Amino acid sequence: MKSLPLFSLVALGLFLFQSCSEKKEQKPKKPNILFIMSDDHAYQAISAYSDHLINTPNIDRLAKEGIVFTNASVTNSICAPSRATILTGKHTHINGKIDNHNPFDTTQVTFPQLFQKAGYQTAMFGKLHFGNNPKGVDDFMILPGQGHYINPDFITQKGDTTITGYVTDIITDMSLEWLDKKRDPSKPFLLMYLHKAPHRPWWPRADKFKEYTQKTFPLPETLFDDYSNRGTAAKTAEMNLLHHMQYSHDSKIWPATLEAMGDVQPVVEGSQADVNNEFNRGNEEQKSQYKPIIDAINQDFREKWPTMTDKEKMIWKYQRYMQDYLGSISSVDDNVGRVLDYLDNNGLAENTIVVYTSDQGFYLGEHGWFDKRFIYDESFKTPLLIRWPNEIKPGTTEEEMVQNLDFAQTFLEAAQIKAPDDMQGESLMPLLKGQADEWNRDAVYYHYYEYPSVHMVKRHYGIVTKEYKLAHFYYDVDEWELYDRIKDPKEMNNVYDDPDYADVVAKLKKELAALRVKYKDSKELDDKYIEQSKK
Ligand code: SGN
Ligand code: CA
Repeated sequence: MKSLPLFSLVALGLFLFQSCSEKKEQKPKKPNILFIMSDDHAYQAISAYSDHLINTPNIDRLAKEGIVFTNASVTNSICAPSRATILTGKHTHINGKIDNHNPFDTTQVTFPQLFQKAGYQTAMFGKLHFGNNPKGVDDFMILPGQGHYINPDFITQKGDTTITGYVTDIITDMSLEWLDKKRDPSKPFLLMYLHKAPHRPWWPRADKFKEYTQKTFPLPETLFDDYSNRGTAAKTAEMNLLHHMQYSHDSKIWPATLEAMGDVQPVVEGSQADVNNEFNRGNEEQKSQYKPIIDAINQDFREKWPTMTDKEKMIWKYQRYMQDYLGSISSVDDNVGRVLDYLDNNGLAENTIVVYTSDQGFYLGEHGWFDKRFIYDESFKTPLLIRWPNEIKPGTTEEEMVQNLDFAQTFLEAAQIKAPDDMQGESLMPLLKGQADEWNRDAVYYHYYEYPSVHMVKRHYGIVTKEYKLAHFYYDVDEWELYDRIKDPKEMNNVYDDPDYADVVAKLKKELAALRVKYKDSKELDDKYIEQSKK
């Protein structure tokens, strides 16, 4: 073979160098942000935290390739308020979205608006939970309110539409299509990819439903908690599997089965409590996939229920609950995998910060409960995993106390956008970059408001440190609770009145009062929001 003359080699080298550096320049310097949030996804149901219930290999990739936070929490453990806190970077009492019912003041600055202004391309797909016109996003398709699992309706910029299929797959398809076809590759992007699953009434896709109804799951240690060493709030909450989980709506027993068995729990046909409410959204083909599985559940129920003790009923309901809840999560995990693969296959993984979180934690039978709302760990904590290649050391576990309050400032700092001075969180950047000595928070503030309301969890606020949790329940009670998080991690004993803890109580009360001042919460605001809720 004739060798190339020297000058051609030099020219080739120059060409290659130039095209490489051109490619580099084309790549946006600012990182993309892919914010993945599911609804009611307990950290207990992510194998990066614990694999006793389910394997979530795709979500776990973020832990392996990035950081997993074991003490991430929310400031108010309920859906719409959590989302408002994430968007505004402010506590509930400041952004005003105290519960799922009071409106969100849309004149407030939200972090996507700042990204949009700074030249990011922005989009939101899935569950927002309030409003019909999210600000700061170039493109959106959102579920009205809670949304549905089967053939869900969407609010879009072109009007309302119903899409055939399973909600978790559909929200992913929308997000992938946006990444692939609507995105302007010359701009960095912020994509909010927001799942409805695994929110109640926990409907898995038919194939997962079939698979998961064959499984049984280990019982939580505190399933039969009688709340004897707790306050009034735990005793009066209406979220106990035996007493408050609904046979039809939740466990998927046909109203006709309940009636034939002597009105186990009467259900008004077509009401929200009727399993048919979601089932009937299906077309004939979808119904024919679900029906035999539901019939088999009904058969099992009919055979066992009449002779079951309360303890056995509790276990039966727990298993049914876990089958549906975890089956729904399995689809979330598969779909997260689809999106991570897309980033890999399109050269986007390296410059994209991927966040996986939930709007709050959830009880998976711990303390006999489902749902959330309490300052107790399973609902107060939320999963948080972040991957940012070259910035976060793979396989990092972080125990510092971080909150959803911090997300906005973290994303803004990563994107080199100035955060408004009145945001109340702290950027997680030092923790992401392994500079823990620059992080000095030792307590977080919590405040829950939605009472009286579904599940009847009383209003309370409190302070949480790594060692203790002190909460004040108010409105129709005036009770304090203290938990020793080290000695009693399952929070079974309220030691507020234990003389051994008198000094701890005194110290924490002072710190709590200081946090209320720091974050501008007050008795006046508590009273204002009580009055507002009455309207
Ligand atoms: C619905 C659920 C409740 C749940 C709230 C709030 N009932 O009312 O169990 O606590 O939403 O959830 S359901 O029968 O309609 O599913 S949140 O995640 O939106 O805060
Ligand atoms: Ca939620």
